[in-house]
Amino acid sequence: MKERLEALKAEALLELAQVASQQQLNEMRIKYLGKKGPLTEVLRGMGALSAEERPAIGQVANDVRGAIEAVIESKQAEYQQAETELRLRAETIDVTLPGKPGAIGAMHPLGKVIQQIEDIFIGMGYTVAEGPEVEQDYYNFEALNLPKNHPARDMQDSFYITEDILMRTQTSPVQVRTMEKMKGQGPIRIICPGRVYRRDDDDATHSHMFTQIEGLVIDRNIRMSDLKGTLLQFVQELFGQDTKIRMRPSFFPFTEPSAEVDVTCSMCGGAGCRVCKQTGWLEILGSGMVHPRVLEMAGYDPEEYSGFAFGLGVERVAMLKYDIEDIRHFYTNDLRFLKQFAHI
Ligand code: 2NL
Repeated sequence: MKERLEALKAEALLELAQVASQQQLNEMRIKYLGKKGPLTEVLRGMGALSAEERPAIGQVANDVRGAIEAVIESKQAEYQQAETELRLRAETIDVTLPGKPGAIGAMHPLGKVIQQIEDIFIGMGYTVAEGPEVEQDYYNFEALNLPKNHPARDMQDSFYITEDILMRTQTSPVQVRTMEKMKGQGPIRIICPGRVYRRDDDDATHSHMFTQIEGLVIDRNIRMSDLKGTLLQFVQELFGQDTKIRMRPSFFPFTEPSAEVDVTCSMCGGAGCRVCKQTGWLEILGSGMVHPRVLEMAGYDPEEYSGFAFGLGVERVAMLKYDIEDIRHFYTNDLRFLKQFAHI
């Protein structure tokens, strides 16, 4: 029996030495160590041995089993390692390759122009103030010297939500709220950017929603010349140092006196062209000295304080600055339009 076991061992090791694949190795494992294998068969026959013989033969059988197992295990380890190496090679990534560039977004042209204008006024000591787009009738109209039944309220047809609440038609209510907060004391220098809403039919130059920036300065001894100097400084920073301004008398219920402000055409420098309709001038601002009634209602003593205010449409400024022919381009978000402003 001992010889049979030794022969079995020799045969198994010889055959295992010729194994060339994982599959063959699996077959060998079943063939020699499996339940129907020769080793199991020999061990089953041990019952016929005498009690003296049994331990020695048992020892040999275990040694043979151990030797075969050891070879199989070491082969198995070899295959495992080869497989791992193969997988690692297949999964290798070259970390030195240049990356795929991701699509980077850009700011909307209106956002850029708002930021440019904010920067100019911040440079002059102003702060930026914002407020609600859904506003009370009082702040939008009443406090701006536009009492109920005032004809100017029809002029700017508004979106009312209730009798008393509406979509703001201008950003002035933010300024009124700021004046109220100051309780009639101390200077104010703010600009208020934001969306405003009017019941207009949309076309190339009108939109029921657009963006306004208003400015307000209140202090002792503020004069019309402060307004003019401030606006000249502003337009020269926005449109170029050669820009000139012209003020024409106008009317707003919330300012007295009031003035429309024209700038020399940035396209032709004032010579006359398509953009300025051969006049050399472009209208960009409404402005004036804050009406004493407006100061008073907000708590400022008009005998002690005076101020100026102005308002402009951001879309109109952007359209003139970048020669855009249709206001609706700002809201339709066609990437062919937006991409042209990614680098301004
Ligand atoms: C325009 C131009 C303007 C103002 C806005 C204003 C605000 C306060 C007091 C007085 Cl709190 N005025 N804002 C002034 C003049 C013109 O906007 O064309 N608006 C219809």
